[in-house]
Amino acid sequence: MLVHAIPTNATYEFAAEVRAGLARLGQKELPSKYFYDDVGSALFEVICRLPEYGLTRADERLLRRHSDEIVDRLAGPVAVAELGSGSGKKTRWLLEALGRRQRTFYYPVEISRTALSMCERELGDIDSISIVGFEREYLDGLLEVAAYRQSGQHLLVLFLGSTIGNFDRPAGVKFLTQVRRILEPGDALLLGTDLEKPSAQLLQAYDDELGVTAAFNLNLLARINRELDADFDVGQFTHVAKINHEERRTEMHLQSKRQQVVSISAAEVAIEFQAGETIWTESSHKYSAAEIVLAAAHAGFRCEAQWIDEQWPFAENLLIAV
Ligand code: AVI
Repeated sequence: MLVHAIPTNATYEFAAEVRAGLARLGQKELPSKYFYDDVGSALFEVICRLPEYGLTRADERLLRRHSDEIVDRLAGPVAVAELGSGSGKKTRWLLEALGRRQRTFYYPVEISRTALSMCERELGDIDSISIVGFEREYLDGLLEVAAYRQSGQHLLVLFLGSTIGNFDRPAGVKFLTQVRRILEPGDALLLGTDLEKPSAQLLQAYDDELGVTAAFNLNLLARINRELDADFDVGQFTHVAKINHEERRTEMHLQSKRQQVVSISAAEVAIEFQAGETIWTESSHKYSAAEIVLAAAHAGFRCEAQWIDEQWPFAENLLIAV
């Protein structure tokens, strides 16, 4: 696989975001995008197989069942860009369906080079599919992919796994609008969205019995220790999952077990935690099917079709740029 890599001052940005999130007054926060270093990505792959976390299996079931129909609804030849491909496992069905129709370029866009390599291992054997990876943030990568477009070719953008749910609702619509601006009329966006479900089911999904999600959350502190020369005592924090009913989302926090001070050398700060104080690390918004159609219209897409899983409420939404 060809990979377009960029030299970045990633550590500097990481330090700046950690400082901004932890030194702020009020609720401390860390961006959830930093979960996904090598350890975090591996833990996330395990989460996807846990009996409590049905989201990924629902996404995969829908793609397995409906890939042919999804491909049939696309106009003409397409190139595929996937934002946040992860291991690429669930994309196989779509690429196989496209490969049966035409030779297709697949452009995974990922900030993790490990995920890009996993993707190549997972999907490199599919006939008629050529993979070119972009080690980029989503929108930067999509802009470059769009520049590769050949005349008469449409783009199919994949944003699966309900990653949109990790944005606040207004930021989610803004992101869809930014994606739409890069696209041309007739291009498609396949958007995976987790739907609302009972609180008890969500709490189990985000606080599993084996503690894998807890390890995934706590790894963020261990990562800060490794990469930013910090001295978090990871054992002095607890994983907490809770439901925010008003915002219709699950939240993950890391709660300090005692009063403590942590120094983060690369960010040039020392942060004080009170006993019981939390760092908010992730929101996972849950949607109604109708709300997706409205948000899509707001962003400049019409909803061509929706497929909903019956075992675990989850929707695959095929949106067409108007
Ligand atoms: C990637 N994202 C959609 C997952 C979610 O459900 O919000 C990440 C995750 N967090 C805890 N478990 C899984």
